[in-house]
Amino acid sequence: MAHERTLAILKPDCVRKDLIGEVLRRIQEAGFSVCALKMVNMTKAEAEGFYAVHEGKPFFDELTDFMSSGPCVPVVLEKDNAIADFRELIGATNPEEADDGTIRSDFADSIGENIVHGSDSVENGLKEAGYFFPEHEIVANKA
Ligand code: IDP
Repeated sequence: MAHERTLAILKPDCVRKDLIGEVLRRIQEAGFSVCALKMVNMTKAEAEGFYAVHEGKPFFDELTDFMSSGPCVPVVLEKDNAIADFRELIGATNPEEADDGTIRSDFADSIGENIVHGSDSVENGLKEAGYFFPEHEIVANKA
């Protein structure tokens, strides 16, 4: 199994609900190594840049408004099979469809405010980590 990197973002609803610690605990308990972490306030333009792949979709404005509505916590994670395992841990995009016990099922209010982001491919994991962290800020933690 390949050692992979994924980019998680604890979204503004996660921060507002004081769930940073609980979500990080679940992530670490699932075997992910935290390799970089910080709190940022994304501007609308930064959120649009991060989600550029969704430009033109009906939810793009709502999504980028939400992601720039308050602080969020980007986190670089590493683990064997990190991309798929992280998406399993967080559950489906729509919390109503997410499996019981997943982070989104337990904490998210809606498809728009769904607590956490996770990269959807190895290539995007590397690219998205670079959106928030220069390579020298990503440390080898238990890797
Ligand atoms: P993902 O975050 O599970 O990978 P994507 O399809 O990549 O899901 O969508 C990115 C984000 O856009 C979702 O996490 C969610 O916050 C938001 N989003 C996706 N579809 C909708 C929608 O139909 N309405 C509102 N927000 C949406």
